Amino acid sequence: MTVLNPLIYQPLNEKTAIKKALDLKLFPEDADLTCKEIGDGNLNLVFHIVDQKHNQSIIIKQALPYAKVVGESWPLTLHRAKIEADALKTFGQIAPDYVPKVYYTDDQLAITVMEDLSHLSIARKGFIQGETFPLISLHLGEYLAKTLFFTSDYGLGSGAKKEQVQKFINTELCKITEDLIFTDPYFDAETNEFEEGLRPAVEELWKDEELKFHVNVLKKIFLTDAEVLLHGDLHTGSMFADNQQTKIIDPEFAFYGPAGFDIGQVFANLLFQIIVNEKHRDVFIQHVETVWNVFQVQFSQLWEKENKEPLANTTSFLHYHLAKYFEDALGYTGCELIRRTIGLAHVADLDSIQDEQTRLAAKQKTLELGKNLIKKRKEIRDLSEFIRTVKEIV
Ligand code: SR1
Ligand code: MG
Repeated sequence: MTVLNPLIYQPLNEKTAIKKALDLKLFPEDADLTCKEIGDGNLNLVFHIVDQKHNQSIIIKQALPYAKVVGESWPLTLHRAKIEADALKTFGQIAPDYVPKVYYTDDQLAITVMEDLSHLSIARKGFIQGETFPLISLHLGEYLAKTLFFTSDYGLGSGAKKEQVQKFINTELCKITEDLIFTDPYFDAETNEFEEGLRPAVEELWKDEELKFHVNVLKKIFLTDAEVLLHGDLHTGSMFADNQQTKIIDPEFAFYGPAGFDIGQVFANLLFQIIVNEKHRDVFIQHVETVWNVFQVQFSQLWEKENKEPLANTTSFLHYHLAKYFEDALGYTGCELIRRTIGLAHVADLDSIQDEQTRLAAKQKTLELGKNLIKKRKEIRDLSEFIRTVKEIV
């Protein structure tokens, strides 16, 4: 476990980040370096360092010992930088096309030096600006199939998988998810944030005992089903994309959990666009379909060809897994929709809608869809029923 050592750990600034890059000989000696802190996430510092002379660039990401989104009153382990670097390396070996290269890590300084992806856009920002990134769902389906299969008991073998479970114990960041996704949105918690116009819908949700039962079940699965190494925060702000490429960043919430959690976060963050983006609604519906179809086909191929458990390699057992992943994914989709609407961490897809009535209507639909997916996830048995449910509400 990385313990904060104030003699070694210092937050970098734009000047000291350049010095670090030079000390590490990441650029030629005659480099002409500029640096900008560009972190706009909830937790970390991100330095973009460019050598104007040789046209090279890197990213240095550094964890702060607290959650930037709240401030120093919310201390947060630096160990997450090691988890993130280890997850980037693991996912990078399994799915190199979709993961930035890691050049250097320092657990004490909580830094990861990695490939600069600034030629791409953060997917969420691109979507809000009208991009659709036509290949992103194919890439996400492939990324999910590979990472969720090759980190499982079936892809790794049970001994190696247990070593990985231990390596990726991520107590503090899992607790954030447990609180912000599965607990706080379902009662009058201080962390919640929502506009007054939503209060009647939120108070109704707080009283919905059936909903809270199902969220408890989903939280229990999250706490106990160590199926695969999850990214753990796979929203469209953790994706860089353009029309050809997709790269998945920021796996600091990585841990062994239920496969449906990553799939559900992908579904939910595409659903925000289905809800708000009338012009491209059909494109985003197709994106959701493609993610699941590509995932299913590629996961099934890996299951048949690469399975390390001889007795597990049957069609019926594969179908059992796909059905569980789908059902869990629908539940986690609903949880993500709800927490991003009324919890601490919102999404710009909804919040950037200027007109109040339009914004409130979009948020109400999001809550409605979230509740339905959570409660009806066992009845929605396939992709077409999922899409029908979405269309009925949106
Ligand atoms: C205090 S962290 C809030 C949220 O930001 C991260 O990206 C995760 O989604 C977390 O729930
Ligand atoms: Mg993040």
